Amino acid sequence: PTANIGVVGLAVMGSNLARNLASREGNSVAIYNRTHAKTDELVTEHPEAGFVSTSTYEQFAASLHKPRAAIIMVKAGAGTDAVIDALVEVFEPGDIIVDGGNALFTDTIRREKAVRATGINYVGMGVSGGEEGALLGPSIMPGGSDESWVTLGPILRSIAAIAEGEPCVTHIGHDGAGHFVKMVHNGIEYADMQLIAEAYDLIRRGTGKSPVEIADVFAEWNKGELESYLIEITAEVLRQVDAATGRPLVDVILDQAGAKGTGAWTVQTALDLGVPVSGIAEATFARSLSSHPEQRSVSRELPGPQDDLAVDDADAFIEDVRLALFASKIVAYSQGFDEIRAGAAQYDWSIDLGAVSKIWRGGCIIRAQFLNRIADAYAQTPDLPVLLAAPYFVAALGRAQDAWRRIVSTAAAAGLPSPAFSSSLAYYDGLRADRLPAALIQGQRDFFGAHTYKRVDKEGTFHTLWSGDRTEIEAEDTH
Ligand code: NBP
Repeated sequence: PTANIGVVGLAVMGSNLARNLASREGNSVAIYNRTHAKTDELVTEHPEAGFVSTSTYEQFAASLHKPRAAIIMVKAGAGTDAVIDALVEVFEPGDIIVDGGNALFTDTIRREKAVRATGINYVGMGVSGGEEGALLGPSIMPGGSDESWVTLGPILRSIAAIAEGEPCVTHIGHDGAGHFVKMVHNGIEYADMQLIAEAYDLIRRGTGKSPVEIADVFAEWNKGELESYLIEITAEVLRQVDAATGRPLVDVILDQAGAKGTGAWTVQTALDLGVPVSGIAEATFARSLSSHPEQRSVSRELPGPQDDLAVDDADAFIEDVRLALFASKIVAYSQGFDEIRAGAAQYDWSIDLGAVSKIWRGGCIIRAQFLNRIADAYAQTPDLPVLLAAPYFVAALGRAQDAWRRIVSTAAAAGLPSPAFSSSLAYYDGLRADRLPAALIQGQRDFFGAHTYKRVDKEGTFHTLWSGDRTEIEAEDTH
């Protein structure tokens, strides 16, 4: 055996990851693909990689040092299960099977349990950064056992993106922890993208600036506290001119946003965990709304406000939008980290939230300077109940909140949809409220379902005899 790491699945992600691995000192990479022609093709196109080409799973296993380690990069779902079954046949106890695809974390928990029973280690590994990240350095979120991390750690550190001198990979936690964190990463990505889109829309409608002029605004923002990959590529997209029509590309792209499902997973999981990820949910639903042309076409006659948005001072308005974006972004990240905290508690993972924020600083789609502030917050207070309450964010939100409120109310008055801006503000105000109308909800629940309530002034559980004489009785806390 000559290879120290193998890759199964040589579509765009797998072949790029294999090339990345092969380019690092000390690695020798065995490759296998179901359709062997693709393996031959990769070997021919990249002789510099020195790949160990294999055409059967037996050959693949025989070409790897022990403990063997193989990264699966195939279509999530049935393809992954088929490859795992094949590898379990040819691998031995102590070997490591890594799934680098976008698996749902509950599938990873199930697979890890089944594979572990054979003595083989199973690692669900989130990989972010798309094709380019896979080739040049992704952000990597591996789960799985401590034993597998001993072998995988140095290999993954060698191929990960580097942010401020540190490789963007950390052992997230056991079984499905890596894929869980990758899922939430994608959810945050949905929210961040929606917020940027709302900011663009408000500026365009409020100031009449052209996409190219707004590209300049985003490029300027990218020099400050909003600096991030998503802001940077937003400027690039807005600057693009359509060759066929000469119009801004953004004006000829159909306004129906697609989704591959990781945003929906994040929201579904959050609902199960009881975590209010309202910004991520609004972003996911905004894509759904955009993708219902039949509903939108019959709704154009719904009445809106009399007056269009009229902005007197364009520069001041743009600065307000910037602050609203920053504040809403803080909320989205806070909600995402809240989901990771709750997932860790539910599934018994020990996840270092500061380390997660650090490995997102490079390689992945949400990479941003801003993640350093999150790392600082968790370094100061590791068991922070909610990120928003960290001193840095309290101060930042304090600076932004007046502008945020102006933007949300301006958008509502002008009839411009800003679901992520406005729901983030509602979440913020909900968190900071002394009293919430949840008390009334408890009263209603007690009225129709005898669900009982607690009191602010004494211990115990109570029920009002609503259909009787409406006196209060002490109740069993069983509802
Ligand atoms: P695809 O998701 O398009 O999968 C194609 C690969 O799966 C091919 O190698 C194909 O082999 C193999 N495959 C299938 Br389909 N069924 C198989 C089976 N039953 N047995 C063995 N192999 C099978 O590839 P991709 O776009 O490179 O993505 C790979 C994984 O990485 C996915 O889980 C994806 O969600 C994840 N991911 C993608 C990105 C991205 O930006 N694209 C980013 C992060 C993660 P064949 O050649 O024989 O058909």
